[in-house]
Amino acid sequence: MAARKNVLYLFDVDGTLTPPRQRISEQLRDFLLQQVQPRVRLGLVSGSDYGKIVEQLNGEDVAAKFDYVFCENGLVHYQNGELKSKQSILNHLGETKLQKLINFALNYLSKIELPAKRGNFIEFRSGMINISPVGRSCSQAEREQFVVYDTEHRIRAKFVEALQDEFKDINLTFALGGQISIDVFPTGWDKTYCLNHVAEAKFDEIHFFGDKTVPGGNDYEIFTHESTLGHTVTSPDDTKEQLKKLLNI
Ligand code: M1P
Repeated sequence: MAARKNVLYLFDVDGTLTPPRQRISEQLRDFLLQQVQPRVRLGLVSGSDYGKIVEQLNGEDVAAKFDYVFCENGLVHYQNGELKSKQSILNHLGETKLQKLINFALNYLSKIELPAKRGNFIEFRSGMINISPVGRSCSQAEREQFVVYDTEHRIRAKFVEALQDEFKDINLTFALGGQISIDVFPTGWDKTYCLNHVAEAKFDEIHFFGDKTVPGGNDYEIFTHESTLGHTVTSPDDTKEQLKKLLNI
């Protein structure tokens, strides 16, 4: 096989390498590590935190095999299994603004009724806050039930409108990253943030693969960024098919 190219293939996780919030298949994992990685460098970028990404990859040892793992849009950044940098939304916003946000969200959530409400409504991460109306500790069945209810009643979309209105003076982005939650982070801390960490490597090409690449989707900014070649995928199987064509495997 020819020498590895100075090219980075960067993948979203949910809907691109795995079904939403589920685990990667052994077949796709082996394909990436055995067939793709000898040809190009591999990176992941997700809104999720490190714990969730590791769970979805089936272990820290698998995560460590990727050249780059960008958690929370790259606000937490691992390279070859080693933690390299971490941004803090707390330092950025300060306690007062952060509490204003959390209190507003808790108050808003206390006034809506849903088919189910569970626990872990506000997850405090290093570089972002994740707010979930149904609660992150819901079961898979409750998650799916929320998705249907949310599509019909626009629970998250209306919540985002209320947040945008309340916090119009603070430079925050409220993004519908996944199925049951809203990611809140300072504007600019979207997935393009991770590109700062690869600038030094001077890759000849950076390919990005994601499923939420239309405006409003959390892959849109990196998909359309001038430094990337964007690929829209529809499922993990589609990702594999596109990789086979691109790399002639
Ligand atoms: O797909 C990325 C998103 O995954 C989760 O979303 P949800 O649980 O709502 O499906 C969250 O970790 C979210 O932060 C992340 O953007």
